[in-house]
Amino acid sequence: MENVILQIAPVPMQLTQRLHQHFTLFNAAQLTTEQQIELIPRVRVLLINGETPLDDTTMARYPNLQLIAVFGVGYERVDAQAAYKRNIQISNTPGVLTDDVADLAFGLMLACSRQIVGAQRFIERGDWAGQSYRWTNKVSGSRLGILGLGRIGRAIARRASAFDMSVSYHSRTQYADFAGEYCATPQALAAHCDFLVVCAPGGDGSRDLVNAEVLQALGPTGILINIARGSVVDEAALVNAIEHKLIAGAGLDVFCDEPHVPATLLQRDNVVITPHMGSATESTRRAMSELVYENISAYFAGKPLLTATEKP
Ligand code: 8YV
Repeated sequence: MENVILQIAPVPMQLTQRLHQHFTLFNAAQLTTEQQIELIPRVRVLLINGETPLDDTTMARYPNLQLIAVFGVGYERVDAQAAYKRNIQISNTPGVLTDDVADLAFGLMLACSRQIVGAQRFIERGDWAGQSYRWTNKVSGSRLGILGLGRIGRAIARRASAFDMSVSYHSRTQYADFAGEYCATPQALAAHCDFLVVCAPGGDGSRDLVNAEVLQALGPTGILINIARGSVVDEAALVNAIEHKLIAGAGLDVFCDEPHVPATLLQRDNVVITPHMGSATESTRRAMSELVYENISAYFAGKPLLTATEKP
């Protein structure tokens, strides 16, 4: 069989160029409906990104589909159970983006707590002449709460030690090898920290894990950071918490309905927002591209995938 890949979501050009050199790659966005239908039996690999939904019905359309290659670590919108039943493997890009996402989490913590963006606006408005910017809040020595202790959560905890922060966490599993204090619920964790950093994977299992009660527990001096998925936070509850000052602020890289951001979260000195760019540095996007390429190559060579996802 031919080595045919169908790309159905945007991925970096370096990756598609490399794939073109070695395999037969089609971009669904550039094909007519007739061309797509003709291609169906030839497709062995679907190339998608972390935001692409892929359900059983779509998988069923491709009789020779054997690999779903995800450009990203999160793949919660892929029906992994259905893929497993159909003997379709899934590869993703864990590890290579951990540092960047952890760095951005810290950037948001600092930017939010020290109001770096608001302070820049203050200068740009010309307000500096004659007055100082309001006092902000200290990060070093404060209490960090990590919701979801995977690779990224642990990388954030490592950075926290350089800031003399105490670390506690809530995760589905309690880890004996992790020094931070375990909290039995997200609410208990929120009550116990100054910064609640959301690192849990997306999907139905974590939907609205940070709800109105958790935000209330975080309280008027607490800051919420989300670098995971918008779905993990009840966005309406967050908007309400910001509007009514139930929490001190938020640093958000992800949202429920990207690229839509609720208007209430805009133009506030205590809310710092970025456009889902946790892993978007030159070197990491190159490393992610390389890993996707290596996984697809391994599959076509009949070798084990480098980073196959776990059995659902
Ligand atoms: C990307 C991500 O935004 O890895 C993830 O889970 O969210 C990101 O790295 C995405 O997959 C690229 O479209």
